[in-house]
Amino acid sequence: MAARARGLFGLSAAAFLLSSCDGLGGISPIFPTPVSPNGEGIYALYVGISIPAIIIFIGVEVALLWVVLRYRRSRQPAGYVPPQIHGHTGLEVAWTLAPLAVVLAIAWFSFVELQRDFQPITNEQMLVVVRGHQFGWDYDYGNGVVVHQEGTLAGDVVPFVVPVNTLVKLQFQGTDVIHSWWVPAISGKTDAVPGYDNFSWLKINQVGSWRGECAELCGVGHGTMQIIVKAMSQSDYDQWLQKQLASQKPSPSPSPSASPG
Ligand SMILES: [Cu+2]
Repeated sequence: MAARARGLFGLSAAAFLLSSCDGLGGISPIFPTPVSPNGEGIYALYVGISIPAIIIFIGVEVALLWVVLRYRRSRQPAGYVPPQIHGHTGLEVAWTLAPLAVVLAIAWFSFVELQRDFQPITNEQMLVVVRGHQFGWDYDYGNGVVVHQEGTLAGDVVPFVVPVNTLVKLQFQGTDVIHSWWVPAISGKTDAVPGYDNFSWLKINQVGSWRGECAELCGVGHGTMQIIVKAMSQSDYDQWLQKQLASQKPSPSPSPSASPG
């Protein structure tokens, strides 16, 4: 019986996994393996909150079930009144302070993580300005190279290329409405707001590609705003950059971006 249940569970888990893979433009609902220190920090925070939460949840439910079953009315003598603890000072203080401590701990660790991930850093090795527009992303490397990651559902978008093991500062801007840049394996959602710059960063520890999406409903093409971040070895990146520099004519003024309307 147990083996059968396990088999069924395995089957449904496999079906879920398979159905989540290779969805056109979608990102996996399964937690990705983080590849940047901020992604790792967010994942550690998530696990650090979830495990105590699950333990507390199971503890409360088991205690509740035990009381309900152990002290059910049919097992008590007729007219039984349980001990009354209403107004018990010790208990009142305990169940006020204990949840407060839990909530403050969650707030503290979350705040520390937010500061680490979204304060503008000053020790970056590279700066890329990320501009969200309806509907796509532009990555301005500051040297004349701009990667246009136009939204599409027809297949993969043009990747945003970075060198591996390099601390890249990301400066987010919105050119029309608010968008939100989100690649779960790399960083938390960062809003790209018109007229107000937000900051994040990444430092990818391996060669590969990672998916993301716009995480702010920004118009009819919102669902097309896929993101692919591709980390290359330094030598591959240098080659890629040379190719981009050769193919993209350096323009003295910012190139006209796609009109929002
Ligand atoms: Cu968007």
